Amino acid sequence: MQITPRVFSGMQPTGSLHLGNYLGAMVNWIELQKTHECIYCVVDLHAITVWQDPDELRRAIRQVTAAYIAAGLDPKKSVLFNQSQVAVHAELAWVFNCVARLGWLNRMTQFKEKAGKDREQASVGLYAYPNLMAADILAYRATHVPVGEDQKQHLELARDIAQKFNNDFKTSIVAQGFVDGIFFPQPDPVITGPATRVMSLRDGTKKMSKSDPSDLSRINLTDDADTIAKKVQKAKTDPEPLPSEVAGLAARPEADNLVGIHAAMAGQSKEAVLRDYGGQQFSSFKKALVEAAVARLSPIADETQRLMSDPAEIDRVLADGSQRARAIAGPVMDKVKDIVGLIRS
Ligand code: AQP
Repeated sequence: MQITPRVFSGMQPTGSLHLGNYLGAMVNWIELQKTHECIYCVVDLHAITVWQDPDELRRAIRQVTAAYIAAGLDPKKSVLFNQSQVAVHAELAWVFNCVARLGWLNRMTQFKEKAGKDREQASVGLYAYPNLMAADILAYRATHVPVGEDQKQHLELARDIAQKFNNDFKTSIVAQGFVDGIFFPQPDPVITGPATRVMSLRDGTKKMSKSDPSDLSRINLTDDADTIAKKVQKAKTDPEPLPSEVAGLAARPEADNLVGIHAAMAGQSKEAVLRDYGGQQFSSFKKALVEAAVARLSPIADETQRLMSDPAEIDRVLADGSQRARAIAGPVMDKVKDIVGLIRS
């Protein structure tokens, strides 16, 4: 049972995927398929850490799956499945609940943001979310995790959990035949690309997010050309023309965000975008941004819609991926049980 390079990542079916999910993570997922064994998941157990309407959740799981495929994820090449169909995620998360320390979880900024002021009312699942995320990754002994910048802290926690597990059970791990005493690898975050943190179109200091109450704050991967145009036109800007140098974007979060999005959509650097639009008002720049966004996103929206017309086929893809995922995660969980001292038949 060697540790080999393997990629794992996932997204929550908590609404439509948006440009942040796409540029922050998915473009890297698609690229990594060319060079690595990849496992991509719709993390539905994470979604239920906050209330979800059951019918809407079922629809969102299928829609996120369709969006993955429409964006270029190949379910024949990569393993594509939904988390709840592979019981090992929940099983290993329990073991990690017993490895991770309260102090570690208390430092997680995402819990603080999502729980808000009324922490007493947050679910236990929301608090333990990073342990489940560690289990998602380590159930496959994955070595690389392509995510947006906001997930960096959770990734560091997954690395700490892997290390503590290896330390706590060192003797047993060696006795199980892992002579170097390492069972779990420390997964590396892959946070690269032109837009690792896409900001809200309404507030350049806030991350673009599925749960933002304003739909105008984000471009969804399902938006049609008119909706994209409306959202970009309404996007917050400042009264100054665009600067000619990237340094001029420093104290201008909205301008910086829009230039970054344009660069990512058109496959250019921010410098190149400012060479074309520096000194101009936002109006002509926004027109070009709409064109670039529509050219890139409309085919994804159309294909998602086409795939959604056959839910049975999406379910079949997920069933097939889940079977392949279980074949990898099952033996890992068996070994974890042996290492920890749990009897299995
Ligand atoms: N704004 C963003 N910029 C860059 N990357 C982003 N990601 C999310 N938002 C941005 C990346 O997308 C992946 C999947 O995220 P997720 O679905 O697990 O949930 P999230 O990070 O909590 O995303 P949202 O949209 O903010 O969802 P809600 O509102 O439901 O919490 C991750 O790799 C993430 O980094």
